[in-house]
Amino acid sequence: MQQVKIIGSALPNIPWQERPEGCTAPVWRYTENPVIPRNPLPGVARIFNSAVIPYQGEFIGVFRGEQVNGIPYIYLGHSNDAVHWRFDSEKIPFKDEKGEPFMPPYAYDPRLIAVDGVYYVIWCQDAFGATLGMAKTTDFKTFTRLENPFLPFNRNGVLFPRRVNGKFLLLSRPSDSGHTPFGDIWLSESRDLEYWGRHRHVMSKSDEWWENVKIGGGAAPIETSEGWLLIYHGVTGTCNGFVYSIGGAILDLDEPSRVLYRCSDFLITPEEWYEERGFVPNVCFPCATLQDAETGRIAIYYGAADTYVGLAFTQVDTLAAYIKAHDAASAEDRSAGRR
Ligand code: BMA
Repeated sequence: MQQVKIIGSALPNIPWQERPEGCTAPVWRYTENPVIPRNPLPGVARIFNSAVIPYQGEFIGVFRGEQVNGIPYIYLGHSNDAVHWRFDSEKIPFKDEKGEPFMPPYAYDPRLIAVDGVYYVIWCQDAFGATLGMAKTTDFKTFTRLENPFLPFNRNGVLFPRRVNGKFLLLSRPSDSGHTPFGDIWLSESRDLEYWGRHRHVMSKSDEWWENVKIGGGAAPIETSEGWLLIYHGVTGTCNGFVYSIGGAILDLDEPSRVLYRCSDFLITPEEWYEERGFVPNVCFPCATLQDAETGRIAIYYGAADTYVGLAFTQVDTLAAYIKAHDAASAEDRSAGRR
C-alpha cells in the first residue's frame, strides 16, 4: 500500500523495471538505455532532451532532434510502449494564430503537458535571443502557436499539469544570451496563457556541489498527496565544463513557490557511458515523466550527453521518502516566493 499518493490517472502500460537487487539508490536506470540511439532518422544526428505523454492508450512525444546542419528542431514521435519510438520524418508543422506556417530559426528542449484536455508544447526558441515558445494541439496534427510567455532571455519552460487557484502556472529560468553561468527557477501565473505575471522566486542554486552553478525546471511537476514532486536539473562547474545532474524537490500544492523539501543529493549524475560520452559529455537533463497513480511507479525521461534519451525509474514512496530524509531546503526555499 502506497503511503504517498500520485493524484492522477492509472497508467498500467507505463514502462517499468523493478529496482535491481542490492540497489539502494532512489532512482535506477533502465537496463536497455539509451532508448534512442544516434542518427535516429534521416537528417537528424541526435535526439535528446525530449518529452513524452500518454495519448489514446499509447504514447506520443516531442523530441529535440539535432539536424545534420547542427540546428535543433522539434519532431513528433509515436510509441506503443514508450520505449521504442517511430518519428515523423518532418519537423512539427507549427502554425501561427492566423493559420500560416511558423518555423522559428531553432527550437529545443521541448516539454509536453496536458492541461484540461489540451496539449501544450513549450520549448526554447530564438526571438532576438533565446526565450520560450509555446503551442497547443488537441489532435497532434495542428499545432497552433501561442504568444511567447516572456522576453528574452529565458529557458526551461515547464507548465503545471493543472490550474492552481484558477491560474495556469509556468516554471522558467531567466537566463542570458550564452551558456548561462547562473540560473534560478521562477514561477509565473496566467489566466489565459497569454499574459504572464505575479512572478515568484521558487529556488536558486544551492551550496551542494552538484548544483552550485545553476538549476532549471525539468519534468512537469507530479501532483502527489505530499505536494508537487519536481524533478529538475542542477549544474556544477568543473575544469572541463558544466556537469548536469538530476535533482528532486517537493513544492506546496496551493502555493508552489514554497519549497517544502529539497534533496541535498542528486538523484542521478552522469555515470554511464551514454551520459559521460557524447556531443556534450556529462549531461543528464530530465524533460518528462510518466506516472501510474495505481502503483506509484514513475518513469523519468532524460537527455544524456546531448546525444541520447535515457529512461530511469523510481517509486513515489521511495522518492518522496528519500527527498524528505535528505531535505536541505533553506528558509528562503521554504518561504512564499520573493519578488
Ligand atoms: C543547456 C541547454 C540544454 C543542454 C545543456 C547541456 O544550456 O542548452 O539543452 O542539454 O545546456 O549542453
